[in-house]
Amino acid sequence: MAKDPLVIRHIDYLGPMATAEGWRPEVTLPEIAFAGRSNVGKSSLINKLTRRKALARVSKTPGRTREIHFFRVNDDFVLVDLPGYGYARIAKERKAEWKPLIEGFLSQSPRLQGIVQLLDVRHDPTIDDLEMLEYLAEIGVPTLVVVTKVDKLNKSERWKRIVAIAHQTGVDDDQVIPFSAETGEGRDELAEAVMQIVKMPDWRLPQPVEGEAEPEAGE
Ligand SMILES: Nc1nc2c(ncn2[C@@H]2O[C@H](COP(=O)(O)OP(=O)(O)OP(=O)(O)O)[C@@H](O)[C@H]2O)c(=O)[nH]1
Ligand SMILES: [Mg+2]
Repeated sequence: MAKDPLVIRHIDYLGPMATAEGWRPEVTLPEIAFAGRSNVGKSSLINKLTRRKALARVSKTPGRTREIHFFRVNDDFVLVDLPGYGYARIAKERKAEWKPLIEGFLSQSPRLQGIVQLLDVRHDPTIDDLEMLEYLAEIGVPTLVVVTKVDKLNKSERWKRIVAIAHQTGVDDDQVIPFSAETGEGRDELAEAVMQIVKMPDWRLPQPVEGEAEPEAGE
């Protein structure tokens, strides 16, 4: 069997960030943030990825996590658990709360290295999902798209849904990672993709100018 791309030696909880101007842990390592609609399966995915049963709290009551939580993974990166957004039953004022906090964090973190955006395989992306993806594309941060709860569909239904979601979000379908916290499917693929992003050069630095870089294959 292939080597585990993300062997967890230790994880430390660093604390919560509650407002856009509020406390956040000192920045020492690249940060990878996990985003998605409330109830999309974010806590379950984080637990599976880190092989911890209850690192992030899995809830039957959506919209539980309201702060941003930071976890240092080995001495490799900081995993950032963003609050789930857009849960329909939450009052309007509540609904708007996530935006300044999430956007504040995303725009201010000097070591934000990548985002893992979660979408439920069974549902079309919501306006909030699309706004989030648009915002991420605007700032230019490397983004992985993961579709969650794939165990709930059979193989053919699942591929139909992945093609539809890829189309709706403008992402290539082979760039979408199918994931199940139930079966563990996609865990290693996600771990590998996360570690690749952790090791990438800073995306904010000027990228090689055309002509100076090696030509891309087939272009
Ligand atoms: N079948 C199945 N159920 C899942 C999967 N992932 C999560 N769930 C279930 O979906 C519900 C929500 O999961 P959470 O991981 O708490 O979702 P969340 O996105 O963290 O939700 P909030 O923090 O409340 O916004 C729970 O009942 C989970 O057991 C999955 O891959 N397959
Ligand atoms: Mg959660």
